[in-house]
Amino acid sequence: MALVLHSGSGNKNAFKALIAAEYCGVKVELPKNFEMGVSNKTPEFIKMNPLGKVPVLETPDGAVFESNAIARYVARSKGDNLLWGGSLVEYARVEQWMDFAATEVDLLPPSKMVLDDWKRLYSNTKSNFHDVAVKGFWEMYDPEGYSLWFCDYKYQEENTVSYVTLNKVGGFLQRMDLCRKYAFGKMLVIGSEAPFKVKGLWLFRGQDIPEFVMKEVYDMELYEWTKVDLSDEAQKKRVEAMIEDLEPFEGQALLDAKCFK
Ligand SMILES: N[C@@H](CCC(=O)N[C@@H](CS)C(=O)NCC(=O)O)C(=O)O
Repeated sequence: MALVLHSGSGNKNAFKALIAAEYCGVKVELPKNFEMGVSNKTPEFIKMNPLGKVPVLETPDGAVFESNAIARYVARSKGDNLLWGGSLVEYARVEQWMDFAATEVDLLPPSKMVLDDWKRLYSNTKSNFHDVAVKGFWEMYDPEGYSLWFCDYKYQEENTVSYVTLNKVGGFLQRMDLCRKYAFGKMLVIGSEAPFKVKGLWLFRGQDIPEFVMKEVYDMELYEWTKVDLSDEAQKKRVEAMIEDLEPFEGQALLDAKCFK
């Protein structure tokens, strides 16, 4: 019987197990109709991997997550092959390259979403913004290759002076310059009087906020970051409201909306 590997097709982490399976003659199948961001957030999925991340392999003895562990399981499940090494030093070399790939190389799966196309659509849409740009965004959005994040300033009560608050957000966007090729962002300054709230929406290449951004941009730690769960309609609507500067936003007027593109 085939082992079930929970993942969408085209996921680089799932490929490791699928390639190992191909080499070893092990049957591994992807579920039909897997929908990233939805199928991996169901209660059944969370029982298999509490992080809600793919891939997860269902084995006759229970579920396994972490793609390297899954690839090793698949390779070892046919005892008569040498894919996982035939001697002490060979085991070590297999591990060496797996660890190397995991820690030293930043491999992102190819994506059908071209960030510049989205930025161009955003900039060029002058009217009917919802029907053109927001709709266009969802048509382009690739949940495997990109992720959406809400950010919420941790010290909102300190935003007592409007121009200081605006400058702070402006500085943040300048410091984000180093990730222009990998990100799009909207930062809202909310409220018509102090304290102003600063909240934002970011689109990043990959499933995590790129590590170099976390390291290089000190503003990142001044915000609470929450990954958007698109299976939640309310969060999806909030993404749309932030893209199109919809007012009132959470019951308040907007003092300003800045875009990082
Ligand atoms: N270290 C894990 C990484 C798994 C991972 O980050 N999976 C991404 C897709 S490539 C995911 O499921 N993200 C969904 C989420 O974080 O909600 C592995 O190698 O399996």
